[in-house]
Amino acid sequence: MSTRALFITVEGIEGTGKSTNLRFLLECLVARGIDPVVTREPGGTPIGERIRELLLDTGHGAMCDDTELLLMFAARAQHLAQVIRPALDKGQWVLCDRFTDATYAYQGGGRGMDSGRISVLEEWTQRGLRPDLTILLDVDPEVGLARAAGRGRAADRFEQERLEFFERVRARYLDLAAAEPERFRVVDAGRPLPQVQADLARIVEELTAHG
Ligand code: Z5A
Repeated sequence: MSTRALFITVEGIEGTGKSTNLRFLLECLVARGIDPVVTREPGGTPIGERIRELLLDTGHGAMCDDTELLLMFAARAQHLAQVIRPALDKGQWVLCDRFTDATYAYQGGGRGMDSGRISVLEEWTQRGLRPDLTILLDVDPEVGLARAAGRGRAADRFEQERLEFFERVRARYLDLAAAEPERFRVVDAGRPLPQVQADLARIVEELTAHG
């Protein structure tokens, strides 16, 4: 069992099953005696959730890329200060739905923003704090978008993007995972849920057995 609290993030494109599998990961951790803080980005704090509303609102379709990027990091700064660092400091694990890899994938890959600018903001905001483990739920964007559409709710500002946008996001996620194989675990989320969750259960088992 790990002697220190771990910071775990879950990433992936639209409809990959993050919310579904985050709940499953929580159950696996709790079954092993770990009671993590479960949180999300953008959001996770009252201020962050207000910023999230701004970011997802389709009425703000004309938001410029710099504003979008800076709002992601504004929400993240608050999240780190108010939730993530305090939890880790007191020895509590953190399970987070998206973090800075999403910024590299969506703003970097999807929007085509310079990753050098993103890494300046990453260093400024996080001061070296990075996830210990990132689970990338990888799925073909056509499958992910079809699943998301099946939920029947109105599309937000990101969900309105075209297939090519999500193809770029997915490609950047896979590049990030290839560059840091020790931090990332890539799970094929295109398979039936029981198979995906069998892999996730194995990851939690390894993590809690040898951490
Ligand atoms: N964003 C950004 O641009 N930059 C950043 O730095 C950050 C975020 C942090 C909001 O994120 C947006 O913010 C996001 C990127 C951007 N926009 N997009 N796209 P979000 O995480 O809240 O939004 P989301 O990606 O749309 O998450 P979601 O709506 O919660 O989707 P999900 O969690 O991946 O999927 P789900 O709801 O768990 O599953 C979708 C459906 O598929 C559902 O009916 C499930 O039952 C079903 N499902 C799940 N897995 C399976 C399998 N294996 N087989 C069959 N069906 C399945």
